[in-house]
Amino acid sequence: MSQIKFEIPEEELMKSGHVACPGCGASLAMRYALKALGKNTMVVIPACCWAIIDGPNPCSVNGVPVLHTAFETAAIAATGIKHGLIRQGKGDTTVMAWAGDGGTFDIGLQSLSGAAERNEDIIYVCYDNEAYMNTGIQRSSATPYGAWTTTTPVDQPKSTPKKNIIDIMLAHHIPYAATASVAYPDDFIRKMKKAKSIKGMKFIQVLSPCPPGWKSHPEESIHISRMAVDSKIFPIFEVEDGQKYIINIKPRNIPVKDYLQVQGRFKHLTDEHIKRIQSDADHNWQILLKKVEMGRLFSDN
Ligand SMILES: Cc1ncc(C[n+]2csc(CCOP(=O)(O)OP(=O)(O)O)c2C)c(N)n1
Ligand code: SF4
Ligand SMILES: [Mg+2]
Repeated sequence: MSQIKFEIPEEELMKSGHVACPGCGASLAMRYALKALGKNTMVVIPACCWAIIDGPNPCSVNGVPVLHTAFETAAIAATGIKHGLIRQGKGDTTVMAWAGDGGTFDIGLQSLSGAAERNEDIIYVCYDNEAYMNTGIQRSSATPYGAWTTTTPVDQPKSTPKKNIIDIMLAHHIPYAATASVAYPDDFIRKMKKAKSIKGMKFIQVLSPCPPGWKSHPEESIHISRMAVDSKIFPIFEVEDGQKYIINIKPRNIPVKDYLQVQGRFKHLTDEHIKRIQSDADHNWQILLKKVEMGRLFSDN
């Protein structure tokens, strides 16, 4: 039997004692991110589940300085810290903004856009659990088409598709953007290290299962994350300099139905809904392949 070999740094900066739910993808994502970035890092967290997961003030599970900030200000607070550090001669400290999808796709988008347009030297990670989980599972613009949330009940599920945040970030001409998954820690850690080595704005979107919000079993979080990739619902890729697209994980091409049926938030979907989700996933995958091709053409010239 073949063995999967991971190259994950052993040092744990995130300690035990966090207060996330069992099976929380967001808590695992932080653990990997800090392993990649190391001690010389500062983290900025706006209002989101991670503001709680981190522990009650003055405790923090993260072995690096953390600034808790207002919901809409992750990118600008991280920018301010980075400039302050540079003025103090500590510009080698990595500053990471760490926000949920609500704080990124919706309410923090203005400050994120400003920081991206100025090409601020920060890493911005969106742990994407596809809804406002901390306040009781309200839909965000990252919530996928058809999903149940408390504001998109089963008789009126989300009627619009998930916002394409990577495309929005790339429209700012940032040097690096990537998607990642807690099911592929070696890929995620490599991307975080790469982001650390690049100057300017780096944006990483990591899909982070949330068992209470997705109505899934905690022990299945990694399996579900893998199915998101294999069904092409959430492709894993990176984009260098806005045009060189690289697909990092080859999907096994499973039907989207397999991914949807293990999550209670999709239980009400009709065959018509599922057909549309399959067709959207196929279409988006074809577009991604075209972008990879175009990127190759540009870099060959
Ligand atoms: C300006 C403002 N509006 C609303 C809130 C309430 N609030 C706190 S956390 C949160 C949900 C955050 O959602 P997301 O960013 O997706 O992170 P998650 O909770 O899913 O981890 C909301 C609505 C707030 N703190 N500040
Ligand atoms: S509600 Fe979801 S995102 Fe929040 S701590 Fe629990 S599992 Fe994690
Ligand atoms: Mg969220």
